[in-house]
Amino acid sequence: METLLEDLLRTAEKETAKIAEKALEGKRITEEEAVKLFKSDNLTLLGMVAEYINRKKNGMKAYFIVNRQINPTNVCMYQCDFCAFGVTRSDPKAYEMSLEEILRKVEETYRAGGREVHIVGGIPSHWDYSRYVEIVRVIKLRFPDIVVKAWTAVEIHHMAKISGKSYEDVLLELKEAGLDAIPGGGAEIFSERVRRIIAPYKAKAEEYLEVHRTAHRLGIPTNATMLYGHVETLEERVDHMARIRELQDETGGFQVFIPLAYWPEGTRLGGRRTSSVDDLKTVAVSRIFLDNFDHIKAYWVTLGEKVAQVALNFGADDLDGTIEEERIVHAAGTKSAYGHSVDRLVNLIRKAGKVPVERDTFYRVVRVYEGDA
Ligand code: V47
Ligand code: SF4
Repeated sequence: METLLEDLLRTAEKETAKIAEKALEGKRITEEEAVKLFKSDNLTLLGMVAEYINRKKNGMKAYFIVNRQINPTNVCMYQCDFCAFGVTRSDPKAYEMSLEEILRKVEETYRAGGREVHIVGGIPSHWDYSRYVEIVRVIKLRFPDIVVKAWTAVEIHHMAKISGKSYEDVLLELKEAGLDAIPGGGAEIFSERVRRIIAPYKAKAEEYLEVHRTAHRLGIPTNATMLYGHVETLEERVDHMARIRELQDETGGFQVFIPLAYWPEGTRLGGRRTSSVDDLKTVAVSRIFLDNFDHIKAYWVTLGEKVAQVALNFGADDLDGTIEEERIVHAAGTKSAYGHSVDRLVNLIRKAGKVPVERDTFYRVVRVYEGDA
């Protein structure tokens, strides 16, 4: 009997079916082919192909982590137009956490069984380099078991600039202080045209990629992101993913790719929210295109819980984590929760038909939630 996938392939437009078949055979698709997939209306086929590839890699597992995001400050000299989180120092919303405050948050998370703190913030012009290193050092000294995933490539580029050190020296110092991994933020869209419009002052594409390349060389795993749904073209989205795929070919140091849906509220850039069709298509095409990535994250904060659940059947295998206190996308209007309990994440995954698996930062399995209870 013909399977649904075979049926969809047979009835699909010829060109889309050909690209889908190529991907199903495990062959790498080209940038032009990825753009064609984005332009295709056949969302069902894209989802099924992406999910076929995901199941070959991850089976029925869908991962989550018990973690916490900490944003030590929202003061930021870059003022990217898509960001409602970063403010000037004189803004009434501006805040800066003390080391004690940060430690209190880490302690809360640690006591609740948390395994990771994800630390990123604005870029205040008055912070010196040692402050970034100190934050990592004091956390690790007090909580040696907790994984410190901290500072985006944009922050590391900035540290290199203000300290006069190379990326390698900054990363070695952070590593020595206790840095375990680097999150994927700051990538946005690599195209120079887009960066000039939405984020003219922060690290450029080559700088972002070079920080990640250096981290991989030093044995520090990193993540990659893509902020989509603002002013970029589909070609620019694919170009972004192609540059990430190329670096992954070179180093193998990326753990996961995270498409981030743009939220416009309160931003200078404005615009509209992405549609769930675009969100699911972006998850699916990234799963199909990034053949050298093990994991694709359906970040529930930007997708919303429901679309994130559907995305777990459109090629994604990870929801991120409990988070506790998300501030960046909430500043831009997301309607998702600020954080979720483990029970809630387990339920979201089960209802999506997948097996919930608690993981650590490095995708090592902590606990598999078999059965219904
Ligand atoms: O770089 C900023 C994005 C990123 C908006 O590595 C926005 O595991 C939507 O990178 N609408 C930070 N997004 C978050 C991030 C991340 C999150 C979760 C896990 C990981 C990981 C990384 O948030 C920024 C930017 O791309 N962002 N403003 C906005 N208006
Ligand atoms: Fe600052 Fe990052 Fe927001 Fe840009 S995205 S304004 S660098 S906090």
